[in-house]
Amino acid sequence: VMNKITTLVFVRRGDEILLGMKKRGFGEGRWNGFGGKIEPGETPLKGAKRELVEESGLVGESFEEIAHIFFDFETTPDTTDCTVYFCDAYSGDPVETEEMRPQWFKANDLPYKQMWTDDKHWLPLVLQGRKLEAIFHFKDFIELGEYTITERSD
Ligand code: 8OG
Repeated sequence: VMNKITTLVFVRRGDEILLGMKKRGFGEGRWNGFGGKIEPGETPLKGAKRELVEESGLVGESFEEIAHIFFDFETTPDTTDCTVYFCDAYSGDPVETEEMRPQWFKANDLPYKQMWTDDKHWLPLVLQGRKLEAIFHFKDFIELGEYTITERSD
């Protein structure tokens, strides 16, 4: 069983959130934050910062860890371990890359129907300022099975 260590960053600007339409690979056709697998020797924070630049063109200057989520799929033995951050300070302007097409959305009107099916269960909570630990079990890449969301006290 392999543990895939990944990161996910939601950049905030006032009441808006930057999402990217994933143009290829895992999660293609869905809006998501920016992130991916960390590289050998990299901390999640460093990986998050690198992926944000690579996929959106933004240089993140402050990252706040808001959730730690495990995703697993009945169809594979692997588990994805994902550390999620808000980034509220950055420089640069979003640019379209080969991987992602960025767009700002109102935080209270995110396109949940075109996002991973678990996101509507936890993203509204972190947007309310809660910090979470969660596990989502997927039956396949679309249908969500059981899940647990716990609020972190720190
Ligand atoms: O490197 P790769 O593109 O495979 O990384 C996968 C990215 O997708 C990584 O940022 C973590 C993220 N991701 C999942 N599952 C889910 C999910 O269910 N919801 C959201 N919002 N992101 C996910 O791997």
